[in-house]
Amino acid sequence: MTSLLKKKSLRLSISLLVALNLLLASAMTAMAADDLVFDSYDRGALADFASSKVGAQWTGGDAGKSATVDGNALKLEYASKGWFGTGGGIDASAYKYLKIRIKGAAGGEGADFDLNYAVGETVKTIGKNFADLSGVAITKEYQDIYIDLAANKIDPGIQALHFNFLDGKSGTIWIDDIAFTSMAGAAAEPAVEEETTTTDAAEPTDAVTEETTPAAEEPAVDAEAGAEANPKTGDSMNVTMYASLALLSGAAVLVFMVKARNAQRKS
Ligand SMILES: [Ca+2]
Repeated sequence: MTSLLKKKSLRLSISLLVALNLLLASAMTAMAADDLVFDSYDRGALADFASSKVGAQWTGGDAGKSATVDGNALKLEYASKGWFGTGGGIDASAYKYLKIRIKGAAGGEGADFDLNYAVGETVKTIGKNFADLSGVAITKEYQDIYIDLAANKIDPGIQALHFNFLDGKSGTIWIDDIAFTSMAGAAAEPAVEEETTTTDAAEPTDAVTEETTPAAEEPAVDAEAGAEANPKTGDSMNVTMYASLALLSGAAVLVFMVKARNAQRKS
């Protein structure tokens, strides 16, 4: 009886550890697919690449009228046949999508320009305007637009982007950031937001109604700040932590398996 119970508990421990290991492995896979930031424009001057850690190393062209940094975004004012190019020595071959966070002054600007790219020094023409690459229209509010690289036959060696504004078109677009990613549509972190909401909901019952308005606004700012800080700082530490945990639990599985075998031999 005792050895039977021991065997059962050992088996349970092993399956728990295996499950934990699988969980850690999948967490690591998800983290390995971190976005490659091509440019965030989080700086004062467009050419000041040294101040922001991004993949892009140069910009060029004549965007019709002007290309500037405006509120940590690239602002392109175009008026017929301008172009803007940006590139750097990146390796985007592991990613599925080009993700562009963009808005326009009027909306619908995606029909005003083609998006071309370069592999090394060779410029490649996709032959579609920006709107047709994703099927999503630019609006007056920022949104992440995902361009499927394989579906649009974009070479994985892509190292530069060219925005070619069409003849007779004029307008203004802002690009908050450009990245390569493998996950379309953000899963984000709803857990953190839910916690914040719960705390908010609990407070107003005691507080006067007038006080609840500022109280409700503050946590929203905190949540945004937290979400922004995450990809920049925490990730490499997390990967190291998860890797160590995975190794430790892997070692524990081995120890338990050896113990289980010994227990079987003895009984
Ligand atoms: Ca930005």
